[in-house]
Amino acid sequence: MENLDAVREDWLGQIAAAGNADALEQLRVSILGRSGQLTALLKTLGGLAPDERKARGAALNQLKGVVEEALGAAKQKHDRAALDQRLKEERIDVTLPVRADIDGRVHPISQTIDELIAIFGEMGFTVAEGPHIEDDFHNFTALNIPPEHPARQEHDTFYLTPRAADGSRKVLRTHTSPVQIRTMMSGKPPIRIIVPGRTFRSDHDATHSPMFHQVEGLVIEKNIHMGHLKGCLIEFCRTFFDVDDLPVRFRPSYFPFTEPSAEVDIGCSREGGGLKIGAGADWLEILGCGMVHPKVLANCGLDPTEYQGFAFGMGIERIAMLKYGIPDLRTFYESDLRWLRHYGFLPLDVPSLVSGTR
Ligand code: 2NL
Repeated sequence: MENLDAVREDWLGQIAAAGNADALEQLRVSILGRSGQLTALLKTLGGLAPDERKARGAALNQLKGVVEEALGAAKQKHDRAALDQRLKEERIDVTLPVRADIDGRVHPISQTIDELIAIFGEMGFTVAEGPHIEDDFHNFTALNIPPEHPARQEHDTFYLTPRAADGSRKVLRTHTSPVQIRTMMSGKPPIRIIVPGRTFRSDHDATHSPMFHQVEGLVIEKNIHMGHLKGCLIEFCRTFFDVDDLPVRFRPSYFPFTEPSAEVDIGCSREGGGLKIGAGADWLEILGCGMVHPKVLANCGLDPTEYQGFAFGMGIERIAMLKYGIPDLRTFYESDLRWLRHYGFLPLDVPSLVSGTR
């Protein structure tokens, strides 16, 4: 029978000499694997006399333990060395200046969404998202939009081919409101969310795109009133357009899902052909808003005598065009790199209320 001391010294020597994790793994297989050397030794036990088998078996098991421990320790050593090497090679100097040769840009829509998140985030809003393909209930019915409303017509909305057994059709959401409906139905107030995202309407001309972006906001709590709506939206307009004394006007309006409803205008001047946001004789419509209609709250399982709230919505392309002086809506989706280099933002121009939202 083989002398196990010599075998052990041989194997431990090989383990110590293995140069990397791969060599170590090969060794492990060649010793402990299914057709490994130690496995072969264990198989010889069956041919031994009982007391011989007992002593030899114990010795082989002890050897197995020693080998496993040595393999484990060596593997740890190699893993640690490999990690040290990677940390050394992949070290990033975060104090280096921005590389001048990077000419990727953040699209103005993405930048504007990041600004909205920074501004409303500071006021305690979180971001909610939902599906682009919606059903009639979440896109229309829950929002108190009547069956005869023009938005429901074939002509204005993208309907998908019916798939369900009942013949009902899905729609490409025409606003981001279904996300608010889902939020109200699945959670309890207080709710304070903004919902930026893509929306779809069957409309295509110089000022309308079949796909465009909206941001809507929703606040539902006990004792929320129109004063909260006004304070929140005046603060938003002044921060977004970076004009401290920006005049803001609330004009009565109508939406099926809010009551009362208002449109918000900001002061501007249009002297000499150019548009200037800030004080001036003219007004510019920025967004729509209102107190959430009691029927909408009830449709979402909320008791309108217990909870109130306000909501608002605006087009992201529109406010981006106004803020950044982009004259043509269609250019947003042309993927023209010259346009993006001109109107886009450097990746490190991250909007925040400290660094400024522009
Ligand atoms: C606009 C006006 C608005 C809302 C959107 C809303 C959503 C729910 C309940 C009540 Cl779930 N209201 N959204 C309210 C008022 C105006 O958008 O001009 N958008 C471009």
